Amino acid sequence: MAARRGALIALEGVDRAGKSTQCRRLVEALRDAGHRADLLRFPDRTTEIGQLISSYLGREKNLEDHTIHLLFSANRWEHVPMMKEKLHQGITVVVDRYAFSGVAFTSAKGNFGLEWCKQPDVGLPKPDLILFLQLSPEEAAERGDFGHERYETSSFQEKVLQSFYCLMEDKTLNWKTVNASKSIEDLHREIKSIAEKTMQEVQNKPLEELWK
Ligand code: ADP
Ligand code: FDM
Ligand code: MG
Repeated sequence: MAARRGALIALEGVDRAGKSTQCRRLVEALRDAGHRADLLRFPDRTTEIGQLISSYLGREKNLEDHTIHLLFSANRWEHVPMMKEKLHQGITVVVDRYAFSGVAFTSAKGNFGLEWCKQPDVGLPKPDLILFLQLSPEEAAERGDFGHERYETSSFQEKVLQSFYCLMEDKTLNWKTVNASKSIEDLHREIKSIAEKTMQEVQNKPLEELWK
């Protein structure tokens, strides 16, 4: 019998929904429960491509809109060999944002169709689960002001949210919406339970390719 694989679990959602908090908590809890699990975040600002992205987000550098979209995608592709290796070794990989943020943010700029935005990410490892952390703009605002990075305005974020809703209509993907207004602890318990169920369900199934 082939060795059991790990699950690929993506967390998506609006700004301040709690993605980074929940990703960290999830990986910690899975490890405490004896599973092997690793965390990745996109963009990964530590690589050469990631540094370019980071200076774009920090407004130190301007890049043409198609160019930055492709760099975000390249930043995912540069991690694919390592992600596949981990998954096949039985390590569950939790990702803080993935291709869905890529499509949602670029398409929110207006002059980009969803299909064009998806193309560079076609064939990436397909998440076994995409947890969408849903929070109203009012509740997000209570968690603090926007920072000073690009995209951090409420009008842009509202467009991003509409693009996420379009992507969530794709029933070939395992989207699960969770109510992100719960306490960190309650949300964590819910997410951990959904993640463990998914890990169990996919362990003997082949890893698939996204949007193929
Ligand atoms: P994201 O990565 O989605 O932008 P973060 O995890 O960075 O969100 O959380 C944004 C802010 O909200 C942080 O100050 C965090 O401590 C706080 N926060 C996260 N989850 C919750 C929650 N469930 N309830 C209240 N505050 C939260
Ligand atoms: N973002 C993130 C994109 O525009 N495209 C992408 O492919 C990804 C992964 O980068 F504004 C945007 C979303 C957000 C910013 O912020 C990253 P965090 O705080 O590092 O998640
Ligand atoms: Mg975050």
